[in-house]
Amino acid sequence: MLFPEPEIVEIAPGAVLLRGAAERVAAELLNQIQLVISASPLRTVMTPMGKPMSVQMTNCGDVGWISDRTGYKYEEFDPLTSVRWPEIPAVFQTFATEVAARAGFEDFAPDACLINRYAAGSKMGLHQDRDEQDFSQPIVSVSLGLPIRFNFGGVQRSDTTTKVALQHGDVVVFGGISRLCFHGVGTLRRGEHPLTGAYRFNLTFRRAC
Ligand code: MD3
Ligand code: FE
Repeated sequence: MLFPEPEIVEIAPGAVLLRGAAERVAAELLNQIQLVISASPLRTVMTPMGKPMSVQMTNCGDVGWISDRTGYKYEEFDPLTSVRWPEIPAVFQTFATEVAARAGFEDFAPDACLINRYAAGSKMGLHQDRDEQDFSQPIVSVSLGLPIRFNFGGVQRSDTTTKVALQHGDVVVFGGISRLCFHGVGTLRRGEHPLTGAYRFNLTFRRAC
């Protein structure tokens, strides 16, 4: 086949991995990530527990996800610049809607995109994403650059986790029951990727409002 469909794997009920689906748009996504970062810089945020997160983040969209001493929330204004977050680039929006549809979610229209940047040693502990209004809308995750181990659990923190290596270009759509499952990633190992250097970027597209 000249243009095969990317490999589609259901890693858990409702969680669909589209292997390599972002490969051909990766360079374009990374260019747009740099433009977003130039307007709303990457920053280290504090957890409500008062510890810095090891992942650096920024956002684009109508609202952006942030964490500080008061909790986790979506904000219309970037607290670092005091102006709105940059708009979601057209290529992000088109891509997110297209991959969500491929996973069975028609008309996904994200209003927030969290950009996480992992350096060697960065990790993200098990958590749920529950700061959004409508859990019937999926979350679309796009992995770019260095690989990482993704841990996917159940609706209880104590549920056993499935481990999946997320590689450059992988897309995961989390809908249905998986939308509220605990998840996290292991520690990024040092490495060098031709497009991202020493980093891994993750985009998560959300319908927050
Ligand atoms: C499952 N990010 O930003 S992506 C996050 O690689 C986050 O940066 C990780 O968890 C990362 O909140 C994991 C996979 C992911 C993202 C959101 C989810 C899995 C999810 C929301 C609900 C269920
Ligand atoms: Fe998450």
